[in-house]
Amino acid sequence: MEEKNYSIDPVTEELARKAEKEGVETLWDRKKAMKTPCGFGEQGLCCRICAMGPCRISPTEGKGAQRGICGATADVIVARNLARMIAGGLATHSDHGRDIAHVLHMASRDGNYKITDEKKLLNLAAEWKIQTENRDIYDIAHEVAEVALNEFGKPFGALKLLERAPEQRKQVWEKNQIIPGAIDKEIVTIMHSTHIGCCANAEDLIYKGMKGSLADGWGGSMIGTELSDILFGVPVPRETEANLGVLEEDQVNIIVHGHEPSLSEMIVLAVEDPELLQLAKEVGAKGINLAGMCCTSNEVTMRHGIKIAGNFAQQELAIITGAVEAVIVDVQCIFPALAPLAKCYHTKFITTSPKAKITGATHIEFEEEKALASAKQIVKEAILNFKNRNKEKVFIPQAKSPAMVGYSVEAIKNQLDRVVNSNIDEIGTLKPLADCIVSGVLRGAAGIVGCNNPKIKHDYGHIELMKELIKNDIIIVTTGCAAQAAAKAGLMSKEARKFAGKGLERVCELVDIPPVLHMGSCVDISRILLLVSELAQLLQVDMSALPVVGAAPEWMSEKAVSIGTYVVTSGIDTWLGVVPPVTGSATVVDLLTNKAEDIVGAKFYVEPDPRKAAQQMIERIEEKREALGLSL
Ligand code: SF4
Ligand code: MSK
Repeated sequence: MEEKNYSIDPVTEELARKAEKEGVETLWDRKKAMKTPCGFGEQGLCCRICAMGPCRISPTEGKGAQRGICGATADVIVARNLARMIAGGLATHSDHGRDIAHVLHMASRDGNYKITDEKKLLNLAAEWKIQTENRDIYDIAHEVAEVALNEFGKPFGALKLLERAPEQRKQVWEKNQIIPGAIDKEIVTIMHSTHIGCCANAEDLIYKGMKGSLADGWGGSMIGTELSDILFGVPVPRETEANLGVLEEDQVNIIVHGHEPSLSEMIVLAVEDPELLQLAKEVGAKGINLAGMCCTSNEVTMRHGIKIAGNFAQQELAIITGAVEAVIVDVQCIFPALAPLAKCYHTKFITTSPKAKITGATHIEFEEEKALASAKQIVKEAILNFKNRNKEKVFIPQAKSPAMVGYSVEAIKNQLDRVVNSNIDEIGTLKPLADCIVSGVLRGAAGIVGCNNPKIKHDYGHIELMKELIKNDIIIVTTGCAAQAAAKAGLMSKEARKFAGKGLERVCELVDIPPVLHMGSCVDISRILLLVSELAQLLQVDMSALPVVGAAPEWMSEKAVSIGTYVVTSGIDTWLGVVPPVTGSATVVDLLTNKAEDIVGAKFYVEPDPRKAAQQMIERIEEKREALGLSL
């Protein structure tokens, strides 16, 4: 059999071969069938914003069409397309945040959704100047939810959570007039400005994109994370296992896939229901085995240690094991391909969100008002499907890796308290981490996030980059599908400290952490923003001055474009492993990879080779150290 060579993960390779043997296609087959991608689209030079077009601008200056029918230049078309991608990502993360705010608004003592972390709720209420004395905790929660919901549509004022940024950073945003107002307004403004015949200035469009992206990272995403922690608990370190080897031959296997914890939290409760466990036994299974995929997996592993089945590129492979009774999905990053694929096996592919119905799937609407009952109904469907499993088609790879997950900012501080001896002022702070960076024991930190993309060998971009950086004493925080790649590759086990440089290895030993810290799902990149913001405030510098970098080695989604933009706009240099569709405009490329540094103190780098990217990141970190006068 031909060596597939799609992935550095042997489990993925094994299952890709099984797919081939069974004549079912995967994303890699469809990528191959796509042949050469459209050169215009690849460079961002195709515009179909109005019906006079589509217009395609020649990539060669002075040759072929240089303007669209309306007269839009390549610069304008590329910038408009990019701004719309940011608006797409911003809308997606923020709608997630809004849904969680609605769930908080319906939380009650005797309902399905309850307050799990009162302290975090009270802190947020205090931050938002909400009266807390002599009030019922649920009344406070409902008012917090209302204030959060108001952030989406308020007619006046800046987003509240931006206040958490260091003063220097807020001044940068103010100077450039990119402080966002209501979240929905920022999306609408981008859509309006990018309409035919509206904004035709590439630079201004990029500013609008930056402003909008801040409404994602410091707005919708941060609301999503904060309120999820209040409802479902602030993650704490816990053990889990990762990769498709977590599936069990003799149990009902259920995969939760998508993003919002309001569904998956209820599924976690439902699979523990005694009646459903009994039903599983009656259909001949030894139990119910729940595992996660993509960011839903990150949410439930961070809070419950639910096993990680795999990341984005592995979603089809879960079904191809032949051992999965149901894939239950809500929103985002779900391949429509799962519907026809599930029909080749016995798997039930169940959609639950009115926002993401998929032709060919079984749609069972998840009703938040009767959340647990809905979740139980969905789990029951999976159990009843166990009898349809075709044993001859089952192949569960053996490999899985142990991983430590659950490193919220609160949890990181808690771990750091282990090295604080007596100074009460330093307890519960990031001071020990700042000290390690100042002394040079740690050279810096990197946030590595994002998806899988068949343009890059699966997981290779993430893992090579992580290995190089930890070897050079750079601690890593990670989220999303990058985090799952790290978990599968064993970089989140405490033993992984042996791959780290001497300084990082010592810190890992003392603080009892792995060198790569799982900080959650894509919306939880807001945790990384807060971590960097707090470090900057401790050292009394802007975020852009810190020896801290970001990377999305295998990004693919509009959400990733929004994330990359808010990370850069927050002052953190960001490396992309996949070239974004902007190369058709030298002006836009120059803005993003050069001028952005003068505007917001950070810029994008594009480097598909993770080893080269690591070297560039190390150099940049050392430059920042030198500029800060930190030990060399
Ligand atoms: Fe063509 Fe202009 Fe219409 Fe775009 S907006 S399709 S460039 S005419
Ligand atoms: S799930 S956005 S593939 S990280 Fe958040 Fe993974 Fe990227 Fe989706």
